[in-house]
Amino acid sequence: MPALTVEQKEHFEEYGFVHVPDVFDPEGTIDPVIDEYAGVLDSLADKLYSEGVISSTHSDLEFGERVTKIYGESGEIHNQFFDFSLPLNGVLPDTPFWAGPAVFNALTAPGVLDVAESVVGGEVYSNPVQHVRIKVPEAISPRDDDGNVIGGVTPWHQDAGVVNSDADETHMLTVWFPLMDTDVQNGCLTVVPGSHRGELLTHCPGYKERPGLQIPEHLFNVGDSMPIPVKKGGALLFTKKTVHASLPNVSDRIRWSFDLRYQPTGEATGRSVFPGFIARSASNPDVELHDPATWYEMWRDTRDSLARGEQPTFTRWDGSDPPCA
Ligand SMILES: O=C(O)CCC(=O)C(=O)O
Ligand SMILES: [Fe+2]
Repeated sequence: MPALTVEQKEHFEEYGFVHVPDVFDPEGTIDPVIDEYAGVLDSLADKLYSEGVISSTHSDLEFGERVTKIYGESGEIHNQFFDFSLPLNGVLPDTPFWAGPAVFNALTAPGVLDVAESVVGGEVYSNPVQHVRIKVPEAISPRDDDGNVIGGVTPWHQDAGVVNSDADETHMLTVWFPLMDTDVQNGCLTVVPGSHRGELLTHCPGYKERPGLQIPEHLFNVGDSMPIPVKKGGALLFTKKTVHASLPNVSDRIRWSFDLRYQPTGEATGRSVFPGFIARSASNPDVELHDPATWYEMWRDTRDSLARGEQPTFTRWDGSDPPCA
């Protein structure tokens, strides 16, 4: 049953985004993800401790405080340990990733698939461009040599700009949701209403010495942007052309979110070497993937084959476009 109300669908079409407060069951879907990641953090802590990188596994601390402590003490952001996607380059046989059952259950939860179906139709494909993001407080976060917070703010971009041009005709929907309440203090997303009506804008890598791929602010009306606080259980939906960014985490706690993408089955994902799957099929439910172990194996096999062979490049921007000057 399509889940967006008529008003929500109209808002999405008019403004290029919609905030839906009740997509996920906080206890039934999100808490198991949080519990699963506690185990992932245990493994990371054990590894770093055995390597002598941290002084203690800090197992007495709550998840967010423990991540913050471990990232701070090691001077590094270990987000790849938790992510359910692979890096865009430099994949090695032992590159870590986490594609566990609770994460799979969140990707395929009936509520989110209902929402996805109401935007992309009855044949719903889980696009492999998806991430978990754990952002520690900026005040105490490890920084790079230029003083930038590593894994800090996400600069202005359109999701169409971060995938390859083979997905330019794909009807890709982004579903962003937090594992905890988010607000302007801890770095929720901010979107530019109506920006989805325009074209794909020029993205510039490392523009004005800031890390990451970003749209220069002179190409859109940054003054129109509005932050969208989302609580645990809610989600922010936007189109692949909606201009968005994250705010910095200036709170004293982590900011923890998932961003997932869905599209009609059969359209290009923009990262064809990564494994997607049929999450829902109105016409033939037998082809839906319901087994988390299979999903894990797809990512493991992808990691192993990328580590053995040539690795594709993912970005279509080289910074030579005039707006990047
Ligand atoms: O969570 C973030 O900081 C960025 C998320 C994002 O860009 C997305 O969901 O497409
Ligand atoms: Fe994005």
